[in-house]
Amino acid sequence: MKTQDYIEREEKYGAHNYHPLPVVLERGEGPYVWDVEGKRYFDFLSAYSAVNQGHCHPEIIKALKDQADRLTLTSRAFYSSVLGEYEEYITRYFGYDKVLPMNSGAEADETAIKLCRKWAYKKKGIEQNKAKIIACEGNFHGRTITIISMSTDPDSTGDYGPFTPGFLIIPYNDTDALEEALQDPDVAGFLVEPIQGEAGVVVPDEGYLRKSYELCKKHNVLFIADEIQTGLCRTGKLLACDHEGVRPDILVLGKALSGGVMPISAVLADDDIMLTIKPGEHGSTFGGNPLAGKVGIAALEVLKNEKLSENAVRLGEIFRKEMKAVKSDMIETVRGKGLLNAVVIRPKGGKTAWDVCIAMKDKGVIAKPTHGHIIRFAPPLVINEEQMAEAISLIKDAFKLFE
Ligand code: IF1
Repeated sequence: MKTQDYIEREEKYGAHNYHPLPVVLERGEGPYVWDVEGKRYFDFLSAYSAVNQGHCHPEIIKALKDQADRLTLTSRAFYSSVLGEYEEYITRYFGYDKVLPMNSGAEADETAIKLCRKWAYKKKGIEQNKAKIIACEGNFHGRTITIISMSTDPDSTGDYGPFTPGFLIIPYNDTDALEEALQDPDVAGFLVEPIQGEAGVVVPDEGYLRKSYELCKKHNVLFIADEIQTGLCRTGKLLACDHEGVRPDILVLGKALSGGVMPISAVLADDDIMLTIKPGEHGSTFGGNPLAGKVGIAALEVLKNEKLSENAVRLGEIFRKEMKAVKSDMIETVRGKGLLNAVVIRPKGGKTAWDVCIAMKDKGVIAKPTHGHIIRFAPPLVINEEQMAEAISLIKDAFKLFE
């Protein structure tokens, strides 16, 4: 079968809820993926930052294999030998009293919303069903009905109503707007991405997270950081909040928490928040399964052992410096932090970001536009300087085709 055959089969049997780049991948290793024709690519999307540790990291795969034929799932109806080990490991790793293990990022954000509301009624004393959570324009926190109830993106919300009430939407990177919204005594939480990924790698002003956190504390409101995409070394620190020394009241993780091996997400908080949820009040069949526990530990070990934050800082600086030097009137802006970067494309002669991505694919680098004109560049954090130099050279060659 050739590439087109695979594409046609997916078109025929699969829902059309994506419009993928026309490349069919069948193998991955480190920063590389190979398509069904045997062609190698640099992966500059990293499955939306889920493979920070590189594709099929041997230590993570080993952890998966060692556990896979021992015990994969017990459900939480029973204890397992692995869950406590994982819970102790991850809570010590991030410095929180407790973790509530889930599977997808959306599930973790939903859990954070439920936890915030539970705290609002049990601890803050907000009247039942009155709790509100502040979110930002341009947010992306997942695809469930409640999460898209906060969304300002018509593609995420169109024809999916009615929506869940209880959300206040304010502009991103605007602490005056936050302070204004915090005047409402029914506000229980502020859910925010430290850098907005889907919106096109929107990096807020220096001090935004710190000021927002302080305003939340001043109004007894929980600061909830969605670090599903920005966390786990992607922006050059273990967490993007670490750039400003902010410790979220509720920390939400996903994606690279498994190194891209399986869905693993987590919500971390201290006891005064986490223990507001009692037995039977929240759960998930696969949440905290033994396989996820062992894979999660291995994935977190790799981040530290391979110093992936430091690598993201160094390689990110090289990327932004090189891309800013590219002489192309299609490049409007280059922005980002660590290895979460984006290039804003100025359409030229009818050519768009999509055409640039097709050209890059032909050169051997795969990435995808977000919101039409922004290309996100997020390679696995294990990429080295030689590989980055080669990838940048291929990206430059692609842009030259439009001159
Ligand atoms: C898609 C976006 C990225 C996320 C943040 C929660 C979730 C995500 C900050 C939910 C997921 C993925 C979902 C995927 C594309 C991708 C994405 F473009 F959608 F927004 F990365 F920017 N919080 N992001 O980025 O996690 O339930 O997917 O595990 O839905 O198209 P999930």
